[in-house]
Amino acid sequence: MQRNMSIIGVPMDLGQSRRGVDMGPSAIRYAGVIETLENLKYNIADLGDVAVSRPDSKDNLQEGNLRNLKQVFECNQTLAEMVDEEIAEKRFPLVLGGDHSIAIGTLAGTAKHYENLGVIWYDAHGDLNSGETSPSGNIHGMPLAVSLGIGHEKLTNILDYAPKVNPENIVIVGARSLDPGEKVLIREQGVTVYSMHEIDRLGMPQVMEESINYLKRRTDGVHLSLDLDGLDPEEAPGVGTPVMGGLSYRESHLAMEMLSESDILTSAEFVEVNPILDDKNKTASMAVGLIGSLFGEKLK
Ligand code: HAR
Ligand code: MN
Ligand code: MN
Ligand code: MN
Repeated sequence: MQRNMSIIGVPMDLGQSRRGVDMGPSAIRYAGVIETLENLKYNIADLGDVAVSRPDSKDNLQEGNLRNLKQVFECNQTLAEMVDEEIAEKRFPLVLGGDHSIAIGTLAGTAKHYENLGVIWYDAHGDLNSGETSPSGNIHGMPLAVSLGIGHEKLTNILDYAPKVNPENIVIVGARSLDPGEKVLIREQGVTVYSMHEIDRLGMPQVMEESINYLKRRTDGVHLSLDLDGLDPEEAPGVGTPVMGGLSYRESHLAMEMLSESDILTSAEFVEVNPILDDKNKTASMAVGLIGSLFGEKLK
């Protein structure tokens, strides 16, 4: 793993409808992310937060069912440029959200550096909607589709190339809320999904072992996009779209430790922490706990 790391906060809450997730980067910093990584001997550059502009009106549904398209696009464009530059300078990008729409920028900045980028999408949701299939118009339900080149051209074409990712290089872990259009896409495009059903049947150790081996064989870099709502909301309540029956903190720790051991990761992001809905910054602290394991914290 690269020892030089850049932290980029993205206080974005316009990709969904509940306010508060814009405070995610502060909450994760407050929970000690920098100290944790410095104790693990990483060389940290905290680049601060990407600017997010405010929408003109409260209800800004526009251009094909995409809420706040303009602001989400502009922020992701800037984020993509920053991530691109950090990777070019051989620094590992760790992006802190913010709602999951920011994965559009992270992946745009990342994927151009690899022939075949792999993605682990740790999430209760598939985030594979487009303006046509989205039940909500919320762009945080669309970033994975955008990275496949499906969706509004303004978003799919950030940094002037598309698609960013090959569907066969994507592994979704923890899914339990998929919309009809997302299921069609998964089937048609050959995305690998370990839903809660498979995780319960096989156990997290086998799921991660299979995912890691699969991605190792076919990719030259792997991005982890971890949505805290992948965890069970009883344990991680500080998220905007909780779905019951999720992954435990313990399972998630194991997943991070196995990823750490595999040494396949080349970029990562942690998203959807909403401190307003949280219980004493518990969810942000879990994010920091998971980041610690992901970057090599050992119990012995
Ligand atoms: N699938 C629903 C939609 O598109 C809900 C998406 C909720 N998304 C996130 N990201 N929190 O995973 O609106
Ligand atoms: Mn998500
Ligand atoms: Mn590429
Ligand atoms: Mn989610």
